[in-house]
Amino acid sequence: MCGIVGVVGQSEVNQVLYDALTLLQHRGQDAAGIVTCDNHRFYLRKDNGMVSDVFRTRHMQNLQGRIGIGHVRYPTAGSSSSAEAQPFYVNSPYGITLAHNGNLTNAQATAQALFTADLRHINTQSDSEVLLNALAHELQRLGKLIPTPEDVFAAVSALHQRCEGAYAAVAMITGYGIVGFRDPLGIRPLIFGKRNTAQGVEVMIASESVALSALGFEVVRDVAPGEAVYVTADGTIHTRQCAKKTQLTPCIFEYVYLARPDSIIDGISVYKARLRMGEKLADKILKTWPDHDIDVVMPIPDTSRTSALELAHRLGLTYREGFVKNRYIGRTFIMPGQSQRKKSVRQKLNAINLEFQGKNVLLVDDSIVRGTTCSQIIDMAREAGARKVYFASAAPPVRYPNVYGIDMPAARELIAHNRSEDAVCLEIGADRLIYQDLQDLWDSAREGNPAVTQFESSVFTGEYAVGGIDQNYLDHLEQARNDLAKQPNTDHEVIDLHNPA
Ligand code: PIN
Repeated sequence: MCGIVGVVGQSEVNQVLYDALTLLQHRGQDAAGIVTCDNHRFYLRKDNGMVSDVFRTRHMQNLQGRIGIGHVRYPTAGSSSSAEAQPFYVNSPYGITLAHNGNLTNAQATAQALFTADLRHINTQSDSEVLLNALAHELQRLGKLIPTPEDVFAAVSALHQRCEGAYAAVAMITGYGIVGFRDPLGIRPLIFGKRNTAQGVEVMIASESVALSALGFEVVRDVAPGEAVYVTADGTIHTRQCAKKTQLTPCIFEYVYLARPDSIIDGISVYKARLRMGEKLADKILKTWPDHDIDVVMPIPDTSRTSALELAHRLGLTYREGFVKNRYIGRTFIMPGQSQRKKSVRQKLNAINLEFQGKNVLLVDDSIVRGTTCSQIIDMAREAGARKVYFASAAPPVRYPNVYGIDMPAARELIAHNRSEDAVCLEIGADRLIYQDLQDLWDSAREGNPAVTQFESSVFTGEYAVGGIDQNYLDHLEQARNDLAKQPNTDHEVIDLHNPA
């Protein structure tokens, strides 16, 4: 998953883009980039690292202009070097730069066609470069010296015919404007808003509403699935439905874990969805385990706090914070003669023993993916003196890989793949395990906006909403991830929250 932003301003936009990227930092800590444009020239800075590491004063001074886009990257298949940090750039036509969140499921075939039929060279393993070249090719075919909004919409319509999978993207057409667009199912989020300044209206398009609200932009609305929003350099907003068939199917994992709680995605407050997840988990406990002997409910920070709080409230139990998270995990310095060791869960979380001693604790997490973190946390709870350790997951068992831009491990690395809930419980060493039911998860989100009738939930069901996903494709994805894992990466360290051990 990644975070994207585009701004058309009335004065320099470098600072607002930087601030927006820091607000989207949770969507990717691997690489960051900003490109701005002034007088038909663009200025680009991108590198591996967190936003605060990538941009120094000298870089910011160089990012001139009143229009620009930015990106934070979480690595998905095929990305790890700084050459694959975004935004990507293509020279012709106009000079187009693009930032993408998602994953194209037909990237290989599209790249091949771009090369053989359209004579376009793709220089990286990134599907985002494919997306950019598909857009560029469709604009080039129109052969206009200055692209009109109609031309931009025609190009996005043609792109929908070629590209499959999940894509929320912002692209800057040097000198002319910024276009934001979302795939026909709207799997990944995209929202736009505006703010009034003394000089005129400024427009922002971003992955999450938190970037808009925290920076004084008023939300206009979510970009609809299949829709494109083109903002010309003067701040005029043009919108058009560019896909023939659309069906809003937002990714349910945004509500479970990916998005910030203070964002509202497709009309659903992420925070309230998480509260409802806690409520429904509590109801499940009351129904399936009425004579439970839980003494205290504890979240595993940070994401699960919201659900755990509501769960405890609904059960009439005490809520306690038994684990403290180190927010300042530092880099690992590899000295000569030493080999790199991954940070352990214990370096990130520390138990407050007195909260555990002699108690039956219910630990709550947003999800169980590999199961490695939670089994270590259960051990820690026992060492801290807990009598019984129960575990609740605000999401159902994650059993299948994600192909739409979330960095999830291969099926065989998922603890619930081919395992019953009881077998997972045994494996993680809990005294009892309570998973959210899928219908309850859907309802938790849907109750926020009943107009959303379905969610992309393939990690739970194995039913992939788009892209004709078969075993071949999954094998190919797994291979790409293995190759990625093998690549030496000397210029930065990725702290992988999904696999910290
Ligand atoms: C971590 C959120 N969350 C914790 C991510 C761990 C799965 N893991 C998914 C649980 S935070 S594991 O709140 O953002 O800090 O099942 O793979 O061990």
